Amino acid sequence: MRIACLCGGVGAARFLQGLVQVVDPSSITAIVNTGDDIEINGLMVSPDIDIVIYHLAGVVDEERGWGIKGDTFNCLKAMERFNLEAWFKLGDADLATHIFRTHMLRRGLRLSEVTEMERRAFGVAVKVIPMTDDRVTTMVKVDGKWVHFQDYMVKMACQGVVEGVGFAGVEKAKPAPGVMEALEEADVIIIPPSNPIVSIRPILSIEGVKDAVAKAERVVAVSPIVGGKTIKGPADKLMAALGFEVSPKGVAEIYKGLIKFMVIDQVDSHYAPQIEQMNIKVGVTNTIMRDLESKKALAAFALNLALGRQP
Ligand code: FO1
Repeated sequence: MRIACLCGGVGAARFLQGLVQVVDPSSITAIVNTGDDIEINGLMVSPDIDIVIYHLAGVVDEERGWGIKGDTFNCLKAMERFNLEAWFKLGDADLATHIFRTHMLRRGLRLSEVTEMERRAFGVAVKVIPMTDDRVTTMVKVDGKWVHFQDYMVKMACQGVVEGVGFAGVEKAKPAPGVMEALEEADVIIIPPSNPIVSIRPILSIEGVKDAVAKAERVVAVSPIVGGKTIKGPADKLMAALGFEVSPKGVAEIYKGLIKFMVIDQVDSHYAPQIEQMNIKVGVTNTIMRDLESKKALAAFALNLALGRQP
């Protein structure tokens, strides 16, 4: 069985930690959002790719959900002396990844090639592919001004009134090698509990991706909204700002026509009939991923729902 996952950062990475417990990791392809990528102090940072690889390698700082466990920030502190950008917290060990990526990209390698080298270096068996090798940048319009997604999320701590979200460069971006094949050959496509606006929409906006997902038989999404809010990140704020109901029903509206199955949390079970009216079969379970057992149970539940097996 082959599985393709459309991935953002922490929610997707935690889900993948469970999925590798229930299927052969080498049968999974993670197609990862790169709209959050940022060039900072001359370094190319791909947060969602690193978050996915660090989680699967077991080196992530689980509490933060990003960066490397036990990392120190001596270089960042020293950067302040030179008035370099220190608001985006790159740890000392994490920096090695960004130096490697930047070095390889400057040598002319594509992001997908560098990502393949990174996942091998970390001993990760899941295939990890960026959504595109082209530069796509998620921008957020806050109080009348367009800013980089990381500025909005980290520097501005999601403050201000959001008036729009856009993906600069997406019109010209081509899927990275392996993306279309993974989607077309997948027995199941999974959209883990990632931010539908800034993590999944950029992937779906790459040429050909949305059509390939819409054509697939077994596409299952896990709602990242539980009890009217997100577990992590600004999905709830952004959904509300763009006029979507902050509920699994709002998530289903974003994915309407693309998904055939949806997993929602038991606290939201009352939304099931409305979602089923959109031709989406709903499965209700606990979606909070506290430990490996709950990650594994959620991954197995989503997979069984899509395969028509009794959960
Ligand atoms: N998130 C933060 O909230 N603050 C940070 O300083 C920060 C640094 C950072 C460094 C490397 C990396 O790979 C991720 C980092 N993140 C940080 C997470 C990141 O901003 C977002 O969580 C993702 O872009 C959304 O998935």
